[in-house]
Amino acid sequence: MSLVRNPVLPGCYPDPSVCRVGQWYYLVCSTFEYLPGLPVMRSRDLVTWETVGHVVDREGMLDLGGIRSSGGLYAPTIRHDGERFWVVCTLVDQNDDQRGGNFVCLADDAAGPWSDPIWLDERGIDPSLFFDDDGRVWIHGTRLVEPDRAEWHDQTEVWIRELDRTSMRLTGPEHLVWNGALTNAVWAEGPHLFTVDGTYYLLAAEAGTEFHHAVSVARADRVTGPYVGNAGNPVLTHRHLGRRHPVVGVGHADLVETPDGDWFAVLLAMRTYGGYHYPLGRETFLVPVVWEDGWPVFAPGVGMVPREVEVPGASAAPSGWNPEGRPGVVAPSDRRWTALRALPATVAAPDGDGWHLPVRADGLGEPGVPAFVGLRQQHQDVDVTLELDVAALQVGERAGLVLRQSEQDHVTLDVTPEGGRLVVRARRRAGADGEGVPGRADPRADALPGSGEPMGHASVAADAGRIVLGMRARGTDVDLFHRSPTPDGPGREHHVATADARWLDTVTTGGFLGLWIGAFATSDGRPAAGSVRVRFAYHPAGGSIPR
Ligand code: 6LW
Repeated sequence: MSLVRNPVLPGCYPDPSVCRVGQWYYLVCSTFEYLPGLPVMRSRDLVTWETVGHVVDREGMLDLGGIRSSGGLYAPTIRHDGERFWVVCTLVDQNDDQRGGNFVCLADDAAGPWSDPIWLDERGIDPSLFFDDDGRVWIHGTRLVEPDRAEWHDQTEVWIRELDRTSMRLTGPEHLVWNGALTNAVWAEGPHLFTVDGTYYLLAAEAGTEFHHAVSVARADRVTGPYVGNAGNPVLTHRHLGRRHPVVGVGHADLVETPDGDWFAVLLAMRTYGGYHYPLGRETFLVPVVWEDGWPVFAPGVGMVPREVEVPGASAAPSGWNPEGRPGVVAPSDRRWTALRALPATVAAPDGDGWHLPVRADGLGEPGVPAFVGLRQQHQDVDVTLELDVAALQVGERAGLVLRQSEQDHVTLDVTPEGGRLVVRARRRAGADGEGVPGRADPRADALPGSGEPMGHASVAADAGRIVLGMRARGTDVDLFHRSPTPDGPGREHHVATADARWLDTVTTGGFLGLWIGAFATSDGRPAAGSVRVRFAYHPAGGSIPR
């Protein structure tokens, strides 16, 4: 028995869904506008997760073009029917209802290849899958009670319908099995069906994926209901603990049974720091579950998400210190790399342990396909450096680091060639118009409307064509610096500005994402000609137990 630290997947890994096949567990989560989409992670112990592939990993498999931040791929479910893996998910396009919708992808091997999406003729979000003992497939999901309304502020309901395995089409009548009226709650979401000892259980999130988030459960004698809620609902929430509790927003749970008959839930929650803020976003936590009187009991004896979980046979490695979470240079082969609305291979090419990044006209401020490759910020305290070879960067182009929440909200630290020197600039873009915050006007940044409000700048000799840009996050303070390495050493560090990560979390900005840290290169709408080589290093601070 090992004590394992939560969250088991730190950083933006929301809406987790899990299944077990033999000795292995498989987990998927939401990835919104980032590609490859829907990472498939594998673990022997529910604690150490390795990304083995992605469901959406081919260009053209799904069209994410133009999808705004926090749209895209929402809340997948993963299951195995004894032969194949199934993932069901929703593509949400805030601009175009026609393009989005629910779909299924199939694979013999969780690592892929996954089939092209098979679209389901049913509205709403958070689809899930259930295979009953007769081999029938039941799709269920959540949608607005009044579908004409465009906003998710009204009541939702959970539907169940059979899927014909041969035609892969929904068939038979629809059954509405749950809405908030059953528990005097709002927004039943993330439903998942299970069967235990002949009884059917419906697990659902309620109250939205923020402070009031909760897990509720209902049961029935037949898969199609009627479902009766647990009198103790919600069976897990942190909302009664208040905003000072270090873990908030607990919900969106999925269940799995170990080979030894123990049960666990994976779910999302947020760790607050710097006040009521959670810049890392919604992370995946592990919670033990036992069955009492025919109901699941979450975190028995504790009643809240434990900071440390006892997991039989788990590796003692602290979470976030996975094989793929090793500190240091993150090579292009690392499966955690993502790009925006396109695959990393579309905008960048591996170049040794770094990326060759051709400049693109698209900037970070619009929902285009910028020259961007990035990784989740998985630790509150982290040092990130980007070593840039800018010899091929042209006048009028800029490249550097971005701390990204969305098109509208991000902080950049970039470099541009000017008058035979390199100018380093830090900017903050906040809100729709890119202005948002009063600040001292800096004439050097004026030429780039929408690129953000200036925070600081420096001018550096350009002779070597190499520069290091860095971000040092300590809690919500993010120092932005540069240095110029020489053959004799790393070069002295020069502070450019300090950003506040609270500007960029969803408490401030709205949306569903945690922070990403990436490299980018743009000509801000002008024809692009140059390129850069970037080498990205990620060092969680604070010893062997990352925050
Ligand atoms: C997810 C849904 C939710 O689909 O957030 O508000 C969505 N709740 O369960 C995106 O993570």
